[in-house]
Amino acid sequence: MSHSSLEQSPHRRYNPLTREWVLISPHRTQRPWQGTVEKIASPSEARYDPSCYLCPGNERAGGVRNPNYKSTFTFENDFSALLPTTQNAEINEEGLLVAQSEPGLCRVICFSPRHDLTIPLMSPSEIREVIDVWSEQYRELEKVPWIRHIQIFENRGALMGASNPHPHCQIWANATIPNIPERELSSFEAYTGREKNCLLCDYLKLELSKNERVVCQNDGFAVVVPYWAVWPFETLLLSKRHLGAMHELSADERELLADILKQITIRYDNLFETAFPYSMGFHQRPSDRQPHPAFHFHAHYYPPLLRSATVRKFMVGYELLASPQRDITPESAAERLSKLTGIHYLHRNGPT
Ligand code: H2U
Ligand code: ZN
Repeated sequence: MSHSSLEQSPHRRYNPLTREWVLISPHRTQRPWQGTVEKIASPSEARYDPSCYLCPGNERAGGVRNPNYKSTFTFENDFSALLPTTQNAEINEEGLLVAQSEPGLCRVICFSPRHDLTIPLMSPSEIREVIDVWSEQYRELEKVPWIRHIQIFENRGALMGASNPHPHCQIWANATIPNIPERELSSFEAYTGREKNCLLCDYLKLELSKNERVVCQNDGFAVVVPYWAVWPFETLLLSKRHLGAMHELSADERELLADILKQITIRYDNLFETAFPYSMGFHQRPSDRQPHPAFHFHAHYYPPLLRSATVRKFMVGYELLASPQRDITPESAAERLSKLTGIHYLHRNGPT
């Protein structure tokens, strides 16, 4: 079947990273919506919030007081999901009741002392400072002998479970490689074994030559709505150079990463003129002291909003039981995102 005849009819697409299929139903975008209507919190206007547990000088839930930090601030999560002191233990009853202890470390990184700044509103040099902290954290955590995977992720907006609007992200570092990075790693390795090339280098080349799903790019990075996207405005951020982890980026590439992070998040905010909610995270090669040459550094953005700031996608029914599904095509999502201006809607009359 040709691409054009596929566009209007139900079809499934293959995700080569997870080796799973997604169902695309483009004809369903016209259906009426009488379901939940979301209320998205407007961006905070206060530079400092006395009740925020992440603002400089304030007390956190555990009673510790934050320093008067001036740029970024990293601390051990007071409610860590993983603990470094977890003792080794294993259960295996007939291969059916199987469990293993899982030691780990959880940290929180505040991006800025300002309560009201988020990545799209920060300056490139402020974002660059965050990138340097992400790299340093990876370097520091990969020296811990039992750590094999480091996940940096950001939940933005209450809709995605963020507990606080103060700009921040989390790091969870643990002793085993979790499900999704493990799946991706084996896909990278299988592809390189077969094609003698990198899966995402080849994919990026294809996307840049077709230019149907590219949202934005610079000399170091490109953001595409992947061919197999599940979430309405899901994107994949790819480094143009083949590398496995953020600390391998040159100084120039770090500037370019700051630029592309700003570009994509400005477009997200401009889409519905709101503080666009998403979960995003970087996939870096496992930190298990193996080289993993097939792994390609990238980031995923998973935003839940569908057709407006008030209608979101839910993963229910068929998606929980059978396969993920989407209505608007990745091509139309990419077209809408790429046509948006690169100036944040709150900065139209000049930065605040
Ligand atoms: P989220 O907004 O993505 O939930 O991240 C905030 C994290 O901050 C969350 O994991 C931690 C929570 O455990 N936290 C502290 O470590 N100290 C506090 O005083 C409150 C929240
Ligand atoms: Zn704050």
